[in-house]
Amino acid sequence: MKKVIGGMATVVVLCLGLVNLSMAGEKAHGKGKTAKAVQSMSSEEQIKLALSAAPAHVAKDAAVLVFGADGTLTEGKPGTNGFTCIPTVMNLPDPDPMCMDAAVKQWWSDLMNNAPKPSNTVPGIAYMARGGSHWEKDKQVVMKEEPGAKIVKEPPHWMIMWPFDAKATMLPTAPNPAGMYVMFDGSPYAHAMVYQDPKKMK
Ligand SMILES: [Cu+2]
Repeated sequence: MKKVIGGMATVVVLCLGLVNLSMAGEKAHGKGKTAKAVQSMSSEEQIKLALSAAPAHVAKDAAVLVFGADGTLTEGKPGTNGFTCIPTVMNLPDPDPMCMDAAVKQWWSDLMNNAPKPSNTVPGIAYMARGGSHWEKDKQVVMKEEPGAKIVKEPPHWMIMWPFDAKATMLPTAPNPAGMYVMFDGSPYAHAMVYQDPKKMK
């Protein structure tokens, strides 16, 4: 998902990259209700929600981006460990907060900007300890809402943003009891979903 950390300049670039995340969500999924609900939360509430995506040792020093009333993201809390948390990603329909490292921030920004492929040059790690949701059609995970697609919940998980090829690796392409699969297989935004609760990691 599910970008880069460092100096102030980087943070500004990231914020631009993530501008109108919720608007993109509304367009992609045709539902803006929860996105608006998150936007109307106080900065403190959004920070708390965002940080709940990662284990304590990650959340402690992570930066947080919060939504303004217009749906743009700005820094709500500076960080020092290279991770950035956001209060929600997909809103299908509940907020699904995510904490991501620099490479995933790049990945996510590329996705939000409709870049043909992600530009992170190393695999990125992202935590979604509250779980999330995706669109699924005929038991296949699809990237956007489409006719016949339904919302399927994801349990607490973490991700490796790297274009794994399910055929080459022989990994599964849909959620399964083994707890790991390649999401968005066959697209440049393919990544590994690991059904393991980040809150249980030490
Ligand atoms: Cu995913």
